Amino acid sequence: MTLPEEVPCMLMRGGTSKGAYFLAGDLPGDAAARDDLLLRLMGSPDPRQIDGLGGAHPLTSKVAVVRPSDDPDADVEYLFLQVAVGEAEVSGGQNCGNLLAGVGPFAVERGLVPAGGDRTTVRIRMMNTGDLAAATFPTPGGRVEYAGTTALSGVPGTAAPVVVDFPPGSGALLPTGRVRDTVAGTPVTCVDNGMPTVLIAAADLRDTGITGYENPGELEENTALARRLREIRLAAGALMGLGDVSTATVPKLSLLAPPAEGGAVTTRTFIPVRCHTSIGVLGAASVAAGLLIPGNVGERIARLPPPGGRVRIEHPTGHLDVTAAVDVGEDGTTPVPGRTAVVRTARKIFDGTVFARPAAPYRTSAPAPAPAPLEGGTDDSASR
Ligand code: NQM
Repeated sequence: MTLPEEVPCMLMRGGTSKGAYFLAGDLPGDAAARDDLLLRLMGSPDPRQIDGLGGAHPLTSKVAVVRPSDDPDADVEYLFLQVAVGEAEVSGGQNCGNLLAGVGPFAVERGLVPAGGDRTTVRIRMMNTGDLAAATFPTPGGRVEYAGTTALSGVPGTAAPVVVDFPPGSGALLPTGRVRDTVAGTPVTCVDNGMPTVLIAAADLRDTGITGYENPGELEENTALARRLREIRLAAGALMGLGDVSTATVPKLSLLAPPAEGGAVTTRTFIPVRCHTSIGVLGAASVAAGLLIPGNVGERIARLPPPGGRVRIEHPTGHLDVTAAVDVGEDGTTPVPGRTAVVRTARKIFDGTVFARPAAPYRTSAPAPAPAPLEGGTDDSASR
């Protein structure tokens, strides 16, 4: 008998996403072996992920790998891995600011970082980008407190706040070197404040029949829009120096429309094929930074707060407030990221052992052709 591979795992909600958190030491060191194991733990490439932990949507098919750090500026390292749904692919090509919200609590739960009194700050090196973040959350009595009164749009109920701070960076905010480009006949602003993102005025896509206020399901059904967004993404990805992005998870595409609920802007964000039910943290940080750069495509759409105010990014299930600033680089002209901060919440859902599907053979759960009815048989698939 072959015993299933078993791995210690914590399932957590991080912001508006959900993922499996692992200690790096509990996974194979070899990246190909690790990814093969993760596919089998999460249930991919089955589109329903019926035989694994994944929730059959990119926002619930995520993995955080955490280890202690030797870096004097960081307590832990966090590698984000997106496990594709419907494809046998694991990608470290993007970061995730939502799962980031769970990394500090996970590090304390696993004893990588001691709780530091009523509140603990964990300094995190984000390995996908090399950037730093600091997460501060309540730890009364030396234990992570998940209960609290902070509400996040897109998450039921309330929970304890996790304040996530990104220090100012020196990398270019505008990967093409310009505040506006025209790709596939559409004006865009390509911006990267932690997540490569293409800003597009929804009004410039009105020939696809959209306004920018539709819900994600309606937008995903619009095939003319999907075609147009793919053209824009492929061309913008190349211009942003990302190469051929036909199978990549970046750049994200954020459609902008005037705010509907008193915020700065309405967004509908493609990640990059499915439409986000809210917006990613670093996606929102990138939208906010892009809107702060004079000449961006959202200039006549957004209503920005006074300098230093929080930029409220409206999305399909509410809003996400981002403290964002844009500074000028050493050359005196290039826009660079100022301090960025968001408030998230996270919750431990389970802590235990996850068992992997055997390595082979793999068969999808997609409905098989209906079998011929069995005379007096008990196969209930034949009777439904
Ligand atoms: O932008 C989804 C999410 C994300 C990413 C995605 C994220 C971020 O909401 O920081 O959090 O854009 O693929 O989890």
